[in-house]
Amino acid sequence: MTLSASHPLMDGRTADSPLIAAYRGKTPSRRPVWFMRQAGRSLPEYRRVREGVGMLESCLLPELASEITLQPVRRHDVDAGIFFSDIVIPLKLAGVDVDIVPGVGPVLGAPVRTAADVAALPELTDEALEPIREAVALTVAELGSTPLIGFAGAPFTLAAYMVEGKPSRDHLGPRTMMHADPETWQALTNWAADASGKFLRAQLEAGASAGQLFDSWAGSLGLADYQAKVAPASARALDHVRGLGAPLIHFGTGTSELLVAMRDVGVDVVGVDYRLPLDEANRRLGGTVPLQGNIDPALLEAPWPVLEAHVRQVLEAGSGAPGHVVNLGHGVPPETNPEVLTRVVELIHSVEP
Ligand code: 1CP
Repeated sequence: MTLSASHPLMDGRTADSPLIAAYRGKTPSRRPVWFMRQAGRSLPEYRRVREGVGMLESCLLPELASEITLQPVRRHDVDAGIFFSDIVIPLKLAGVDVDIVPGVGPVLGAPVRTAADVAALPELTDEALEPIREAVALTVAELGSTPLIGFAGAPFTLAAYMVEGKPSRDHLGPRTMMHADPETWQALTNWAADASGKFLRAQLEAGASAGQLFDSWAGSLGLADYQAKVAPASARALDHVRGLGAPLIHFGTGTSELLVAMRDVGVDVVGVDYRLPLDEANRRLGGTVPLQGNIDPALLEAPWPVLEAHVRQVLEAGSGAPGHVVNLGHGVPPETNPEVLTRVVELIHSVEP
């Protein structure tokens, strides 16, 4: 299975872009940069178009989702768009009762905790993904030579919301379930893997040039649990998109001890959070893959000379890896001054790739 000849990665639009070059371990024309959560509340133009529209609703209106995706690309001259959506969209499209509550995050009508709960989960159909394909197609038509990154939630992070029914700090529910009821855990993470895999595949086929798997909460696991109880489902999610030829990135937070295991799920690039310097991450990975990261989001609020020194340090630490795409160590905080992000992009682009 491959991408169509008119896909941006295949028809010459994005294959040689700085982002894709770095993801493939080639020398880019400039050091590429994009920011997790670059679309969102830090931008006044985002707050304007979101007025009166619910979060999930805005993800499912193709023209709005496309406009929001494009806003930070126009403003900051970043090297990629990240598709405006959410990791729980595949649940919503499958028919699961889920909403994103302002100030809270994803909340389910009923948590998923028993074998019967899992067996009752509806299947995500190909037709249900039409608004996603439509939004991606509109977006890549506007983006031209700037690649769009598609994404999905990894099964553990999705299951963390499904078992708890809402955001939680320590993810005790899913961590209990994986040992107390391993069969239900496996069925749940397989369901989540297929839902996320189909969601990511729809984005890549419709025009996204790379795909990122977000396992944001994997850092609450020890290595043994990650390898035995989580990695196989993450690999299953990626099985839906392997062979398409689009670079795949794997990111989590608090994952300094899991980087090798996360690479071994079968990805091209590893995302690193702000806790581990990139030269140390590269050492742990044996110099095998390009890295993405890892400006500390906390420093976006620091005086410019402090932030500038930190960004230069990140660029230096990333130079030894087989490729480096600059990003934050986690998402843009909502209170960030967008002008600071624009200045960070200018700084990164002014330095030798
Ligand atoms: O109304 C709003 O603006 C709500 C805030 C918001 C936004 C802007 C949510 C709710 N989701 C999103 C969009 C979103 N979600 C993107 C957009 C693209 C971009 O980066 O610009 C992406 C990639 C996601 C993915 C996502 N959703 C993750 C993984 C990335 C990460 O930040 O770790 C996770 C964990 C979620 C769940 C989620 N959705 C929303 C919130 C507030 C949360 C986290 C809740 C929690 O703390 O558990």
